[in-house]
This record gives sequence, C-alpha cells and structure tokens, in this order.
Amino acid sequence: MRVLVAGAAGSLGRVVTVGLAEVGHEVVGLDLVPGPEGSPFAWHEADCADPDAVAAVFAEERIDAVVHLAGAPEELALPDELTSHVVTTAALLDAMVAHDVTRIVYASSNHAVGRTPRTDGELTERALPRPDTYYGVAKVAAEALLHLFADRHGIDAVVCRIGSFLEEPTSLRGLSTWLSHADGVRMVEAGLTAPAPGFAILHGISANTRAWWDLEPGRRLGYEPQDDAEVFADRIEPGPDDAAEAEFVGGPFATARFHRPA
Ligand code: 15L
Repeated sequence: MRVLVAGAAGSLGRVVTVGLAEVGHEVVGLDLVPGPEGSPFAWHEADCADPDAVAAVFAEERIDAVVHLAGAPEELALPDELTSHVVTTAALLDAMVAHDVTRIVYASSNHAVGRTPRTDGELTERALPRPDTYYGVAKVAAEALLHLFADRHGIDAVVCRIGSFLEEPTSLRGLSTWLSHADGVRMVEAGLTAPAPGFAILHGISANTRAWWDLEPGRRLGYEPQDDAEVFADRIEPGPDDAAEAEFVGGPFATARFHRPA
C-alpha cells in the first residue's frame, strides 16, 4: 500500500513511518518540516491545514490510504486547536474524496473522552464525547467529521483514541495508558488493513496489566498489542499528582491546571 503519513516528522510519525515501511508499505511523508536527513521516503513539506497544499500532494502522488498523525499534541487556544485537528482532517478528507482514496487512520486521543470519571468503570469505545480540554474538543470534532465522511462517502475511518505514546511510561497513570512504539505501529497497521471497518474506534494503548480501557474494539479490528507497561512498574516513583490524575480518564488534562479562556 502507498500510505500518506501526515505529521510524519512528529513523535508518532517518526516511529510509524519506519514501522510501516518495515512491514512492506511505501510511505509518503507530509509535514511542515523537511524529512529527516537521508530519509528513504518520498516527502512533501506542506501545511495540512491548507487545503490547496494538501490537494497538490494528492495531485502529484498515487495514494492508497492516509494516516493522519498531524496536529499540536498539547493544549492551545480553541481556534488553534480547531485548525490543528479539524481543518487538517477536513483538507485530507476532501482530497481523499476527490482522488477515490477510501481509508484513513486517525490519531485521536483519550482526551476526547478525558473528562469521563474513572469511577464509571472500564472505558468503552461507546463512551459519549466528554473532552477534558480544547484539545479534546478538537479531537471530538475531528472524529465527528470522519464519521460524516464515512456516512456520506463510504470512507473507512479508523479512529485511534491514543493513550500515552512514549518509549516507556513515566508516571503511575502511564502504567495504564502507555502505548509502546511497537504497538503504535501494530495499531496503525491494523487500522490500515482491517476489512471494511466503516467508522470504527479503538483504544490506542498497549496490553497493560493496569489498563482500564477496553482492548476488544481494537482486537476486533486486528490490533493485538504485545507490550505491557507493567515491566516498568518498579521504575515509577509515586508522584504528588497521582491521586488527581487518577480521577478522570484524561489524567492531568482533566485537572484545574488546564482551565483557561478559549
Ligand atoms: C495526548 O493525546 C497528548 O497529545 C499527550 O500530550 C498526552 O497528554 C497523552 O495524550 C496522554 O494522555 O498521556
């Protein structure tokens, strides 16, 4: 498959591009910044929030599927969040429809449902939108846009509500929310190859012993995580924010520290 990876230079993108190439895909990178020195991938330096720039990439390249990992990973003002996550998704979807590209894997986030209390029990993919930040609001809106295009145009859209994508977990919460680099690649590969998923949501975490998010929706799509944060448990020191971060799915993002004007 020839896969356009938007946000190819980001923390997820750097890992996913290499991983997808290793399992036999042809990768086309797209990012605001140039590709890494000596990169083996075709690369486009363009802003995904600019529909003309995205359309130009699709006009130049043969693309079979899109992996959308672009966007600011932190809390910004609302308009910036909407540009970063919703406008970029719209530009990619419009170009996909124009070029008959029917598969997209989207890096959404647990923060789309981050204000869900942990006391609600295991988090399922059917949890109502309940963002913890403007970042989460933008992820909810991007997911809604993907659902609209799935319904209107028959796009297969696999939404990955990612936990904490890190080399290793760094906090008590991370023992539940960690997504390893290798599982991140497995997750995207499953999203690309699941037969006819339509609009589908999975939880982007590893097979963590302390997970409180349902792994079944991912397994139904072929995502079988292999790693477990528990192997790092001995290295995690208790932190002053552990109790506050355990209250809601979104951990720190759901605390008062992130309250700010839109
Ligand atoms: C995310 O979606 C964020 O991009 C990242 O900064 C972390 O907050 C992560 O979720 C997490 O929940 O650990």
